[in-house]
Amino acid sequence: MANRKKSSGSETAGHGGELHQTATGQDPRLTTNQGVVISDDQNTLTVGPRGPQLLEDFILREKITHFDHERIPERVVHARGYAAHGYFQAYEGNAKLTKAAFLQNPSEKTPVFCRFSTVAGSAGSPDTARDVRGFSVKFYTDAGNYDLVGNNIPVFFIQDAIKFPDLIHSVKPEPDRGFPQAQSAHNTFWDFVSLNPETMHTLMWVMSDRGIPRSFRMMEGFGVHTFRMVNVAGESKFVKFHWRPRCGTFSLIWPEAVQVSGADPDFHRRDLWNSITSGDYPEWELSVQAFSEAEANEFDFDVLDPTKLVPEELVPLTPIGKMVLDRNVDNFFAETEQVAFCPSHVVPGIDFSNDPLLQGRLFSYLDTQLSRLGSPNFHQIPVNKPKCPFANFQRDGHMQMEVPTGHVANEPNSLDDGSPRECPETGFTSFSSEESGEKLRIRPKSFADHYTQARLFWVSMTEAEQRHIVGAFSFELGKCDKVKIRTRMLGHLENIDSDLAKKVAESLGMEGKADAIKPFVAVGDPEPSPSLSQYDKAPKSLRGKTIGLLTTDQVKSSIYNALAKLVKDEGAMLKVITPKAGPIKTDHGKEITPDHFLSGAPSALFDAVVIAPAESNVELLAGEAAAVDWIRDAFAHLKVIGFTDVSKPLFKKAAVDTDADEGLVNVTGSVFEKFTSAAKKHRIWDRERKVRR
Ligand code: HDD
Repeated sequence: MANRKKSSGSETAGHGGELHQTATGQDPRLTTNQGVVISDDQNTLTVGPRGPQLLEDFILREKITHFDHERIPERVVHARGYAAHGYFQAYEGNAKLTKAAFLQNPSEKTPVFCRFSTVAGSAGSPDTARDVRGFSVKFYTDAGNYDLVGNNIPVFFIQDAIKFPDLIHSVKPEPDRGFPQAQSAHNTFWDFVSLNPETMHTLMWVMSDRGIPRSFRMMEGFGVHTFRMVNVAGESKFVKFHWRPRCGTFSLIWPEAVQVSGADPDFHRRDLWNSITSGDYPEWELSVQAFSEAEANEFDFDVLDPTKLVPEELVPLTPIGKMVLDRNVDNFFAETEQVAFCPSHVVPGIDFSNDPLLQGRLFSYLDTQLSRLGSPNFHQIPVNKPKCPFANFQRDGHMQMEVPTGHVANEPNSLDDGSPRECPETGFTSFSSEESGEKLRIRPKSFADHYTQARLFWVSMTEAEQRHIVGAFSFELGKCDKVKIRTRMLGHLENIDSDLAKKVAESLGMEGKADAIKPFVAVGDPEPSPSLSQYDKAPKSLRGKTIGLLTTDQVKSSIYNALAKLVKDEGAMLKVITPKAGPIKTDHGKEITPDHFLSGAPSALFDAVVIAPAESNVELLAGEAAAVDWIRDAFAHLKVIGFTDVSKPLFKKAAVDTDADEGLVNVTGSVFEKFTSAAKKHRIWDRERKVRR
């Protein structure tokens, strides 16, 4: 073990001292990037202790220069993201549908890297903004990398990639003032969407609870476009991809999302990190809707139009495998920031359709990596590198990390028998669809119905979900100060559903003000599709959820132990919140270190709550606004609340009636059965009408 030498000219010693062996047993000595061991990393080289600094100080210059260049451009969209490693495993062979190698062998695990993101906000924006969420998966298959770059919403705003820059410019901070950040609630966004009726279906989804997910682990994912799968015989089917979370799909409610963005801007990433660290690995099932081109021709919408979904009643889901995320990144920048997803990364057995949005994406992603990562060699960055062998004659470029050997860098060649060759048998071949037609710029007539599926979504929602959609449209349009945008939007809502339009108009105080907007084609009157509602199909379970216990020193150990057992049995997590951050003791003397202190953890952070202070501390809590708000908020956020008899004065102060509804459960005596069964319903939706008009 070496002693770090003190810098000879230094009057103060800095932080020199004993060096420790690293856990990996590597040489622990600090060096420059050239491997020169550094003797003093605390003090710059100067002339005399108080004199000028010397330009020759290469240690200072190297360190500062590297620091000055640490940032790369953030992603132009989806800048705020979080990722983890895991694996994908097929349930059984899928040879009839596709020759994709990673979908054939149920005993094989394909490594994956999965990144979730918001779209509009910058890298430092809050996780819980109302937005679409990205859901990107890189499969490191034996036949090359396959990227499924999807969203948590199955449809997209626009039908043609040429409109993407305008869509994104409209939702990003307004160009003159540079705000608002991570929000769609402003003039330029609503102006753009109200001038583009094709956005209506996706708007309905974003204004629904899908726009404010409870966690990444509780989000569905969709490939959005119609893709193709191709089998060995060259036969092809169209497919839509669906990821379904094992925990079920859940969302925040709006006032909660607003509070969480202040209390914990990292809410979603912390949740993912914590669940993986604790061994509760998030899991999704991958399904496809597979249909032939002939079947697609019978649908009353065009499957090449990315603003349309294929209802599950029309084509049911076929589960084909599962993804488990079981390892957090070692380094956020190296992996999460540098990962480069491209929809054009496909493997034999998976192919594209003529969806014009998809076709535009096939160009954009490769292109953006060149400016973001700075080099065509970005595939050599470890997180992007295929795990199967790869070899070709692409050479040189910025930051070439490999040292290619050999005399030739061209093919064909007759000089090097060992150099890579094409392989017609196993190489990627595009599905040979027959294409013909005139060259033109035109939107197909089959893309013209912008309202029927928006209406399908609306009529498929539960009453609570519909209420939230009305609330979101009202909030967002309320933030638009141009009346002409509001009246135009009300006109579109009228075309979707007159009840929806009426409720939003009422809420804005603009009854009867909707513009008359004539749809291009007659709006259909679809039957509800139950699979579109989150809450109709939500599992009645506490798996992956968090229970917050607000308590104090001298908490009854019987309550604490019963609750701890309950959350363990149900696969949930318990968080203890106390007025101060330091450890408390139960009435039996057991020490508990709280997870949060009260003013740092509003009840919005938890799925269900229990209020069980020691009797001697109730008065103390009743004098804390944060404790009173904790209960009031939990009630207003429709949570299930367990309470003890001794905590009743707190409820009185919060003006919350402990007999208000089935969501207020007395757990005195540590009886938690009723609490558990109520909490499994997630929220008390009926309460909403009382607390929010
Ligand atoms: Fe995109 C990033 C998803 C349309 C251009 N997109 C990006 C990411 C996701 C999506 C999840 C983040 C990837 C990551 O985690 O690194 N994008 C979608 C979906 C779309 C879509 C589901 C429609 C169905 N995107 C779309 C269009 C264009 C782009 C039409 C351009 C014509 N998207 C990009 C991009 C980004 C991107 C500019 C920014 C960073 C990146 O690619 O790597 O190229």
